[in-house]
Amino acid sequence: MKFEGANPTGSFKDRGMTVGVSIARASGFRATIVASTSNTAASVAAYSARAGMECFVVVPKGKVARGKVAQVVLHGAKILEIEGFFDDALKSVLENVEKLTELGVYPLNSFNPWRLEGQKTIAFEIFDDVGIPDLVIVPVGNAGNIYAIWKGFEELRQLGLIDSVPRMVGVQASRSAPLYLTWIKRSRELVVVENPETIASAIRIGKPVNWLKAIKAVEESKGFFVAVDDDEILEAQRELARRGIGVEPASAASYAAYRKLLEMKAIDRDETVVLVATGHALKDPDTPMKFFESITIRSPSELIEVLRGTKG
Ligand code: AN7
Repeated sequence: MKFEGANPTGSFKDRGMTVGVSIARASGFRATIVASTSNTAASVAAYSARAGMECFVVVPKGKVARGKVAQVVLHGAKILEIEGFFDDALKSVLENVEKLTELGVYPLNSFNPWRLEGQKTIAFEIFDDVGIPDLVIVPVGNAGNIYAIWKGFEELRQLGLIDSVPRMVGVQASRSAPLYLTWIKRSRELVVVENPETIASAIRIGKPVNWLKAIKAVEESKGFFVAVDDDEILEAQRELARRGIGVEPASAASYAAYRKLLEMKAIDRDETVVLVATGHALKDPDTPMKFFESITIRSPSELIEVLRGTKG
């Protein structure tokens, strides 16, 4: 597992945001803006605050995880809510790129190439840690990260440091799977999902802006896309957690996919597979809290009764 939850704001987004916000400031912008399912928002809020810049985030109302929103509030960014999905939030930024730029506000969604340049470092670190794995499994939402990681490996190859790049495997949640559907239909146009649903709110995206780049990464590396159901995601999240690795649902999708692919015999046990765990469990406290259970004790002796199994 490549655990990205230990980055400063708890997701892989920091890798691109430190570059993107640095560029924004060096270019003389006064503010930053993103549309986000909220890890990008948490990250841009923190890095903009650090850079002394104003920050705006556009998020789909009621569809983002609480830990991430708490970070945005804490770092002092302005929250703009939109009725609808992430895709509607992104549209509001995409359609206004020029006007925003005129206002001195720098758009930092993943169509911004600097973000992806920063995210390439995931590939460099994987190379440092394990060399070149057979496969890299990545949860896919707006589809920038899978391309960034592939680009990192591809640049190592072009520099003559490695001979081949790993097969890139993109994972989507079954009911939010535009890229998976595009892939299996061998479609040359994106199969848009109008009402994306999934417990993995980070990747609840129906019209990924970087879809062509993701297809390129997967095609050129001889990889593929796979879809996993929400119950498989939850089970994977729980199993990882019981082994001491706490990730948010979107990140557990990579482990869910690994289990599924082993079962389908699409991959072999002795292949080296890196699973990118994109965000920390605390990002989405409400999902694990659905399974909250406790035993009330009223006295010190009851504690012992519980441990002996005579109560509770
Ligand atoms: C935990 O924050 O799109 O395929 O606005 O938060 O590069 O989009 C988050 C995406 C995977 C997918 N895992 O990455 C956002 C946002 C986690 C994420 C993804 C996201 P991309």
